[in-house]
Amino acid sequence: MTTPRVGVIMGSDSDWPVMSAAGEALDEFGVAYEVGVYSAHRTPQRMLDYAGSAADRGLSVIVAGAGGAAHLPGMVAAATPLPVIGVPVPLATLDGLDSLLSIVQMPAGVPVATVAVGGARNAGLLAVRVLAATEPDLRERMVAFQAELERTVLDKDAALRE
Ligand code: RP5
Repeated sequence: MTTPRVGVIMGSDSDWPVMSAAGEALDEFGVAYEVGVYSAHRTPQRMLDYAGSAADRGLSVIVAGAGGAAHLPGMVAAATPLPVIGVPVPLATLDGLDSLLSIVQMPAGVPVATVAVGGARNAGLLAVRVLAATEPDLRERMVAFQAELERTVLDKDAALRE
């Protein structure tokens, strides 16, 4: 089995319908990842054990999603030297603004790279870019992906003009 390079974690299994898009993006690039539920409030020690061992277990990036009082990404960032990408998960109330502010307002010294509310796909793509910075094969695939994005827009533009 391939050692996971990215951890995709969330505060509750109820976050998975949003967070699965991060896994799909990693799948598209053939990046091995692991998935798990680690609640900052309900399983704090388990969360700290995960964050504290992540680098030694071979992970390079952690994508962490949570909703409401979304403390998971920040607490994980406090307990690992790895880059952490935070995904604000929107809940039924407050449209995810609470999740966004909980994740993005980190104190100096403990960064979390926060994506848009519900932006798990971009979190997965950002994790790929972090890896691609030192992995030429992955960088080539990211360049091809960006060219495809551009082609899609140009095709739509051409269709509009017909
Ligand atoms: C957060 O509380 C989780 O990340 C989730 O977004 C939210 C609600 O969790 P559940 O009550 O659905 O388990 O910690």
